[in-house]
Amino acid sequence: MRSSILIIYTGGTIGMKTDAATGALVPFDFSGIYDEFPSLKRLNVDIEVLTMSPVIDSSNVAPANWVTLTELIRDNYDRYDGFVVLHGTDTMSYTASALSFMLENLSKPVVFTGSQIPIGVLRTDGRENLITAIEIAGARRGGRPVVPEVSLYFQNRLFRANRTTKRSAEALSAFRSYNYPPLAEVGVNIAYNYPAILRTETFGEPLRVATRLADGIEVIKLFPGLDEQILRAMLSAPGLRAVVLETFGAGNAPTSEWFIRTLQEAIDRGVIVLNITQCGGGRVSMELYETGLRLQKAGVLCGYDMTTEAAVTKLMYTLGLGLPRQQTEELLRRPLRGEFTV
Ligand code: ASN
Repeated sequence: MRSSILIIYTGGTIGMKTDAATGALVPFDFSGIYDEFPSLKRLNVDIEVLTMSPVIDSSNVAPANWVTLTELIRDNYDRYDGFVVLHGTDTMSYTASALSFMLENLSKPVVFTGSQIPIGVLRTDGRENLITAIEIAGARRGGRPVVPEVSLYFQNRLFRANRTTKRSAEALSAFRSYNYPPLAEVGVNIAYNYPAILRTETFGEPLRVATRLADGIEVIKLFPGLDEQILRAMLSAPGLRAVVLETFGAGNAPTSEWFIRTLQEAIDRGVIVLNITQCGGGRVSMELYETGLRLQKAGVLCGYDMTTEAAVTKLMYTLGLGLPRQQTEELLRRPLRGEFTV
Protein backbone atom coordinates (compact mmCIF):
# COMPACT_ATOMS: atom_id res chain seq x y z
CA MET A 1 0.00 0.00 0.00
CA ARG A 2 1.33 3.45 -0.92
CA SER A 3 1.66 6.00 1.84
CA SER A 4 0.55 9.58 1.34
CA ILE A 5 2.81 12.26 2.74
CA LEU A 6 2.21 15.95 3.23
CA ILE A 7 5.34 18.10 3.01
CA ILE A 8 4.98 21.38 4.84
CA TYR A 9 7.60 23.89 3.78
CA THR A 10 8.13 26.66 6.33
CA GLY A 11 11.36 28.24 5.05
CA GLY A 12 15.07 28.05 5.85
CA THR A 13 18.11 27.25 3.76
CA ILE A 14 16.72 24.02 2.34
CA GLY A 15 14.27 26.00 0.23
CA MET A 16 16.82 27.99 -1.73
CA LYS A 17 18.23 27.47 -5.21
CA THR A 18 20.56 29.45 -7.40
CA ASP A 19 18.81 31.45 -10.09
CA ALA A 20 20.40 30.40 -13.38
CA ALA A 21 20.23 33.94 -14.79
CA THR A 22 21.43 36.02 -11.84
CA GLY A 23 23.36 33.52 -9.71
CA ALA A 24 21.46 34.77 -6.62
CA LEU A 25 19.71 32.48 -4.13
CA VAL A 26 15.96 32.45 -4.72
CA PRO A 27 13.21 30.35 -3.09
CA PHE A 28 12.74 26.86 -4.52
CA ASP A 29 9.19 25.97 -5.51
CA PHE A 30 8.52 22.68 -3.73
CA SER A 31 5.31 22.13 -5.66
CA GLY A 32 7.54 21.21 -8.61
CA ILE A 33 9.27 18.57 -6.49
CA TYR A 34 8.76 15.68 -8.96
CA ASP A 35 10.31 17.70 -11.81
CA GLU A 36 13.32 18.51 -9.68
CA PHE A 37 13.73 15.01 -8.20
CA PRO A 38 12.15 12.51 -10.62
CA SER A 39 13.64 9.70 -8.52
CA LEU A 40 11.02 10.48 -5.83
CA LYS A 41 8.50 8.68 -8.03
CA ARG A 42 10.28 5.46 -7.22
CA LEU A 43 9.48 5.80 -3.50
CA ASN A 44 6.31 4.04 -2.48
CA VAL A 45 4.65 7.34 -1.50
CA ASP A 46 2.29 9.97 -2.85
CA ILE A 47 3.46 13.46 -2.03
CA GLU A 48 1.65 16.74 -1.71
CA VAL A 49 3.28 20.01 -0.78
CA LEU A 50 1.96 22.90 1.24
CA THR A 51 4.02 26.08 1.45
CA MET A 52 3.50 28.32 4.47
CA SER A 53 3.03 31.96 3.70
CA PRO A 54 5.30 33.79 4.14
CA VAL A 55 8.26 31.39 4.20
CA ILE A 56 10.67 32.52 6.90
CA ASP A 57 14.22 32.22 8.07
CA SER A 58 13.85 30.18 11.22
CA SER A 59 15.39 32.91 13.39
CA ASN A 60 12.06 34.68 12.94
CA VAL A 61 10.02 31.74 14.22
CA ALA A 62 7.68 32.55 17.10
CA PRO A 63 5.21 30.44 19.09
CA ALA A 64 2.40 31.74 16.84
CA ASN A 65 4.05 29.86 13.95
CA TRP A 66 3.97 26.67 16.03
CA VAL A 67 0.25 27.11 16.54
CA THR A 68 -0.29 27.57 12.78
CA LEU A 69 1.80 24.49 12.08
CA THR A 70 -0.06 22.28 14.56
CA GLU A 71 -3.39 23.47 13.18
CA LEU A 72 -2.23 22.62 9.65
CA ILE A 73 -1.29 19.12 10.76
CA ARG A 74 -4.58 18.73 12.63
CA ASP A 75 -6.64 19.89 9.63
CA ASN A 76 -4.83 17.46 7.30
CA TYR A 77 -4.33 14.65 9.81
CA ASP A 78 -6.86 12.17 8.43
CA ARG A 79 -5.84 12.66 4.80
CA TYR A 80 -2.17 11.70 5.14
CA ASP A 81 -0.14 8.88 6.63
CA GLY A 82 2.75 11.11 7.61
CA PHE A 83 4.12 14.63 7.57
CA VAL A 84 7.51 16.07 6.64
CA VAL A 85 8.20 19.58 7.93
CA LEU A 86 10.93 21.50 6.11
CA HIS A 87 12.33 24.09 8.49
CA GLY A 88 15.38 26.30 8.91
CA THR A 89 17.99 24.60 11.03
CA ASP A 90 18.65 27.48 13.44
CA THR A 91 15.54 26.98 15.55
CA MET A 92 14.38 23.62 14.23
CA SER A 93 14.90 21.89 17.58
CA TYR A 94 12.69 24.48 19.30
CA THR A 95 9.85 24.12 16.80
CA ALA A 96 10.08 20.34 16.71
CA SER A 97 10.22 20.11 20.53
CA ALA A 98 7.21 22.44 20.81
CA LEU A 99 5.21 20.32 18.37
CA SER A 100 6.08 17.14 20.25
CA PHE A 101 4.16 18.57 23.23
CA MET A 102 1.41 20.40 21.36
CA LEU A 103 0.36 17.38 19.24
CA GLU A 104 -1.41 15.25 21.85
CA ASN A 105 -2.22 11.60 21.02
CA LEU A 106 0.00 11.77 17.93
CA SER A 107 0.06 8.39 16.18
CA LYS A 108 1.52 9.38 12.80
CA PRO A 109 5.06 10.39 11.86
CA VAL A 110 5.97 14.07 11.84
CA VAL A 111 9.55 14.27 10.53
CA PHE A 112 11.44 17.56 10.61
CA THR A 113 14.35 18.19 8.31
CA GLY A 114 16.23 20.99 6.58
CA SER A 115 19.73 21.55 5.26
CA GLN A 116 22.94 23.44 5.80
CA ILE A 117 23.47 24.01 2.05
CA PRO A 118 20.55 25.17 -0.16
CA ILE A 119 18.77 22.43 -2.08
CA GLY A 120 19.54 24.08 -5.40
CA VAL A 121 23.30 24.08 -4.80
CA LEU A 122 25.20 21.13 -6.25
CA ARG A 123 26.81 19.96 -3.01
CA THR A 124 23.57 20.27 -1.02
CA ASP A 125 22.81 18.04 1.95
CA GLY A 126 19.13 18.88 1.45
CA ARG A 127 18.38 16.33 -1.23
CA GLU A 128 19.32 13.32 0.89
CA ASN A 129 17.73 14.80 4.00
CA LEU A 130 14.47 15.40 2.16
CA ILE A 131 14.26 12.06 0.36
CA THR A 132 15.08 10.01 3.44
CA ALA A 133 12.73 12.05 5.64
CA ILE A 134 9.92 11.27 3.16
CA GLU A 135 10.79 7.58 3.20
CA ILE A 136 10.80 7.51 7.01
CA ALA A 137 7.49 9.38 7.22
CA GLY A 138 5.94 6.76 4.94
CA ALA A 139 7.52 3.68 6.52
CA ARG A 140 5.06 1.11 7.88
CA ARG A 141 5.40 -2.15 9.73
CA GLY A 142 2.49 -4.45 10.46
CA GLY A 143 0.12 -1.82 9.04
CA ARG A 144 1.30 0.86 11.46
CA PRO A 145 3.75 3.74 10.99
CA VAL A 146 7.25 2.84 12.14
CA VAL A 147 7.98 6.20 13.81
CA PRO A 148 4.70 7.63 15.17
CA GLU A 149 6.28 10.57 16.97
CA VAL A 150 7.84 13.97 16.22
CA SER A 151 11.34 13.24 14.95
CA LEU A 152 14.18 15.12 13.30
CA TYR A 153 16.18 13.65 10.43
CA PHE A 154 19.60 15.10 9.59
CA GLN A 155 22.74 13.64 8.03
CA ASN A 156 22.00 9.95 8.22
CA ARG A 157 20.41 9.99 11.65
CA LEU A 158 16.85 10.12 12.83
CA PHE A 159 16.44 11.55 16.33
CA ARG A 160 13.60 12.06 18.77
CA ALA A 161 13.02 15.75 18.05
CA ASN A 162 12.74 16.88 21.67
CA ARG A 163 16.16 15.38 22.44
CA THR A 164 17.96 17.39 19.75
CA THR A 165 19.97 20.53 19.69
CA LYS A 166 21.77 22.33 16.86
CA ARG A 167 25.45 22.05 17.63
CA SER A 168 27.25 23.23 14.49
CA ALA A 169 26.81 26.21 12.22
CA GLU A 170 29.28 24.60 9.83
CA ALA A 171 29.19 20.78 9.86
CA LEU A 172 26.60 18.98 7.78
CA SER A 173 25.90 16.83 10.83
CA ALA A 174 24.52 19.91 12.58
CA PHE A 175 22.33 18.21 15.20
CA ARG A 176 23.11 16.16 18.27
CA SER A 177 21.04 14.08 20.64
CA TYR A 178 23.48 13.64 23.51
CA ASN A 179 21.19 11.86 25.90
CA TYR A 180 19.09 9.60 23.71
CA PRO A 181 20.15 7.17 20.97
CA PRO A 182 19.13 7.73 17.34
CA LEU A 183 15.74 6.29 16.36
CA ALA A 184 17.33 5.19 13.10
CA GLU A 185 20.73 5.19 11.42
CA VAL A 186 20.85 5.45 7.67
CA GLY A 187 23.46 3.79 5.52
CA VAL A 188 22.75 1.46 2.64
CA ASN A 189 19.57 0.61 4.56
CA ILE A 190 17.51 2.46 7.14
CA ALA A 191 18.22 0.64 10.41
CA TYR A 192 15.42 1.49 12.83
CA ASN A 193 16.15 1.28 16.54
CA TYR A 194 12.70 -0.11 17.35
CA PRO A 195 13.04 -0.26 21.16
CA ALA A 196 13.96 3.45 21.23
CA ILE A 197 10.84 4.60 19.37
CA LEU A 198 8.01 5.99 21.50
CA ARG A 199 5.23 3.52 22.23
CA THR A 200 1.91 5.14 21.55
CA GLU A 201 -0.44 3.99 24.28
CA THR A 202 -3.14 6.24 22.88
CA PHE A 203 -3.13 4.64 19.41
CA GLY A 204 -6.38 5.29 17.61
CA GLU A 205 -7.45 8.11 19.93
CA PRO A 206 -8.14 11.34 18.07
CA LEU A 207 -5.35 13.87 17.71
CA ARG A 208 -5.74 16.88 19.97
CA VAL A 209 -3.71 20.03 19.61
CA ALA A 210 -2.83 22.41 22.40
CA THR A 211 -2.84 25.88 20.91
CA ARG A 212 -2.28 27.95 24.04
CA LEU A 213 1.35 28.49 24.86
CA ALA A 214 2.39 30.48 27.90
CA ASP A 215 4.74 33.43 27.74
CA GLY A 216 6.86 34.72 30.63
CA ILE A 217 9.64 32.14 30.24
CA GLU A 218 13.29 33.04 30.80
CA VAL A 219 16.54 31.08 30.35
CA ILE A 220 19.32 31.89 32.83
CA LYS A 221 22.72 30.36 32.18
CA LEU A 222 24.97 30.42 35.23
CA PHE A 223 28.61 31.48 35.01
CA PRO A 224 31.21 32.25 37.67
CA GLY A 225 30.84 35.96 38.40
CA LEU A 226 27.07 36.24 37.87
CA ASP A 227 26.14 39.46 39.63
CA GLU A 228 23.57 39.56 42.45
CA GLN A 229 21.85 42.70 41.11
CA ILE A 230 21.58 41.25 37.63
CA LEU A 231 20.17 37.94 38.87
CA ARG A 232 17.70 39.80 41.09
CA ALA A 233 16.61 41.94 38.12
CA MET A 234 16.17 38.87 35.91
CA LEU A 235 14.11 37.10 38.54
CA SER A 236 11.87 40.11 39.13
CA ALA A 237 11.08 40.76 35.45
CA PRO A 238 7.39 41.67 35.12
CA GLY A 239 5.31 38.77 33.85
CA LEU A 240 7.95 36.17 34.68
CA ARG A 241 6.33 32.74 35.18
CA ALA A 242 9.14 30.23 34.80
CA VAL A 243 12.89 30.02 34.55
CA VAL A 244 15.02 27.41 32.85
CA LEU A 245 18.15 27.49 35.00
CA GLU A 246 21.18 26.17 33.12
CA THR A 247 23.40 25.00 35.95
CA PHE A 248 26.91 23.54 36.09
CA GLY A 249 27.70 19.84 35.71
CA ALA A 250 25.23 17.55 37.43
CA GLY A 251 22.88 20.42 38.34
CA ASN A 252 25.13 22.47 40.60
CA ALA A 253 25.04 26.15 41.48
CA PRO A 254 26.82 28.47 43.95
CA THR A 255 25.87 27.92 47.60
CA SER A 256 26.25 31.61 48.50
CA GLU A 257 23.46 32.94 50.71
CA TRP A 258 22.42 35.71 48.29
CA PHE A 259 22.12 33.30 45.37
CA ILE A 260 19.91 30.78 47.13
CA ARG A 261 17.87 33.57 48.79
CA THR A 262 17.22 35.31 45.45
CA LEU A 263 16.03 32.08 43.86
CA GLN A 264 13.96 31.19 46.92
CA GLU A 265 12.20 34.57 46.85
CA ALA A 266 11.26 34.10 43.18
CA ILE A 267 9.95 30.58 43.86
CA ASP A 268 7.94 31.87 46.83
CA ARG A 269 6.39 34.46 44.48
CA GLY A 270 5.18 31.54 42.31
CA VAL A 271 7.93 31.42 39.69
CA ILE A 272 8.76 27.87 38.53
CA VAL A 273 12.50 27.17 38.34
CA LEU A 274 13.56 24.15 36.29
CA ASN A 275 17.14 22.93 36.64
CA ILE A 276 18.91 21.58 33.54
CA THR A 277 22.61 21.23 32.96
CA GLN A 278 24.53 23.47 30.60
CA CYS A 279 26.64 20.41 29.68
CA GLY A 280 25.41 18.86 26.44
CA GLY A 281 25.53 15.30 27.75
CA GLY A 282 24.54 13.93 31.13
CA ARG A 283 21.92 14.80 33.66
CA VAL A 284 20.96 16.81 36.69
CA SER A 285 21.08 14.86 39.96
CA MET A 286 20.45 17.38 42.67
CA GLU A 287 21.17 14.94 45.49
CA LEU A 288 24.76 14.39 44.38
CA TYR A 289 26.44 17.52 45.80
CA GLU A 290 25.65 20.04 48.51
CA THR A 291 25.50 22.65 45.71
CA GLY A 292 22.59 20.84 44.05
CA LEU A 293 20.86 19.89 47.27
CA ARG A 294 20.53 23.54 48.27
CA LEU A 295 18.62 24.21 45.04
CA GLN A 296 16.32 21.28 45.66
CA LYS A 297 15.55 22.52 49.17
CA ALA A 298 14.72 25.94 47.75
CA GLY A 299 12.04 24.32 45.55
CA VAL A 300 13.92 24.14 42.25
CA LEU A 301 12.55 21.33 40.03
CA CYS A 302 14.81 18.73 38.45
CA GLY A 303 14.97 18.80 34.63
CA TYR A 304 16.99 15.54 34.44
CA ASP A 305 18.69 15.27 31.01
CA MET A 306 16.43 17.67 29.11
CA THR A 307 17.70 20.02 26.44
CA THR A 308 17.12 23.76 26.75
CA GLU A 309 14.81 23.54 23.73
CA ALA A 310 12.66 20.86 25.36
CA ALA A 311 12.64 22.63 28.74
CA VAL A 312 11.53 25.98 27.28
CA THR A 313 8.80 24.52 25.09
CA LYS A 314 7.55 22.13 27.76
CA LEU A 315 7.13 25.06 30.14
CA MET A 316 5.23 27.02 27.46
CA TYR A 317 2.99 24.01 26.87
CA THR A 318 2.34 22.97 30.48
CA LEU A 319 1.78 26.52 31.75
CA GLY A 320 -0.44 27.14 28.72
CA LEU A 321 -2.76 24.36 29.88
CA GLY A 322 -3.85 26.67 32.70
CA LEU A 323 -3.79 23.99 35.40
CA PRO A 324 -3.36 24.61 39.13
CA ARG A 325 0.29 24.96 40.18
CA GLN A 326 0.51 21.47 41.70
CA GLN A 327 -0.72 19.77 38.51
CA THR A 328 1.64 21.84 36.36
CA GLU A 329 4.53 20.72 38.55
CA GLU A 330 3.34 17.15 38.32
CA LEU A 331 3.53 17.34 34.49
CA LEU A 332 7.00 18.82 34.75
CA ARG A 333 8.21 16.01 37.00
CA ARG A 334 7.49 13.26 34.48
CA PRO A 335 8.36 12.78 30.82
CA LEU A 336 5.33 13.46 28.61
CA ARG A 337 6.82 12.61 25.18
CA GLY A 338 10.08 10.90 26.06
CA GLU A 339 11.81 14.27 26.51
CA PHE A 340 13.90 13.06 29.45
CA THR A 341 14.95 9.89 31.17
CA VAL A 342 14.38 9.70 34.92
N1 ASN B 1 19.21 30.66 8.77
C1 ASN B 1 18.73 29.39 8.28
C2 ASN B 1 17.43 29.09 9.03
O1 ASN B 1 17.46 28.57 10.10
C3 ASN B 1 19.76 28.33 8.50
C4 ASN B 1 19.48 27.01 7.82
O2 ASN B 1 18.36 26.64 7.54
N2 ASN B 1 20.49 26.22 7.56
O3 ASN B 1 16.38 29.42 8.54
